[in-house]
Amino acid sequence: MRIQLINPNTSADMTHAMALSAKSVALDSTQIIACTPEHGPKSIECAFDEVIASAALLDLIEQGKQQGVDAHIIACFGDPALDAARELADAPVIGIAEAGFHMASLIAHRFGVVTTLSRTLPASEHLLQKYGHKHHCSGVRATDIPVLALENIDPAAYLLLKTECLAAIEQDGAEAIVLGCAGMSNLVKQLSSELPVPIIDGVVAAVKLAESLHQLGLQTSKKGQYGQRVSKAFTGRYAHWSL
Ligand code: 5HY
Repeated sequence: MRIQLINPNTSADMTHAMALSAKSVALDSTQIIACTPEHGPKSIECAFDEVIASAALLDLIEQGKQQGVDAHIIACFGDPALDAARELADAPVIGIAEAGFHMASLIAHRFGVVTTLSRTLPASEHLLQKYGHKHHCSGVRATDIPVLALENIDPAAYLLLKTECLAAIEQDGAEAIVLGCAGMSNLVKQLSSELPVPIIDGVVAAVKLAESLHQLGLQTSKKGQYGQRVSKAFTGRYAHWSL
């Protein structure tokens, strides 16, 4: 099986770190094809970043489709352009927030989400509502650690992250924690060993869900919402999308 792991921001170091996490759980027979867009924001931390990143992300989905990959993963916690990617792809497309929420809801009555900047809290809450997981969530907490500061996290920032996880458990009643950034993927082992509840990284959750769907022969439904996009001419820099 071939899984296209897309980091929608342009930080190649972050792509490398998440690819290592993905490979650490993938079956021997699964190939992880990690990719980084050429154009776009270095990190995705607000709605503007998401919209700009989405165009290059969709180009990568098309590239993966041409290569015949068996699944695509959108490895950014806002699950940018997930619905659009599903219109484009035949193979399953999995967002890491969605994957994390689903996995957490299978092993805990209520899970907490611990993320990066406070300004992304409403975005996480919208996703919980959209995916129908709001009633499984004990609360979303921010650390105010910028995404790129996670790459080589300093001890003070790590302590902040761990402290918010503990507050989610002790004050909010979280029985599991979903980490709210792909850049936290390399911290899951240490956090798991230091905290009393399961810690879920959406990147590895998405890899295992993708493998399951593939093994079951399940693809994106092309009837209804995720059917082929509406054919029309596109102009200018988007002319290549004409259908
Ligand atoms: C992510 N941003 O997973 C999100 C997390 C966030 O560049 N990769 C990013 O902070 O919203």
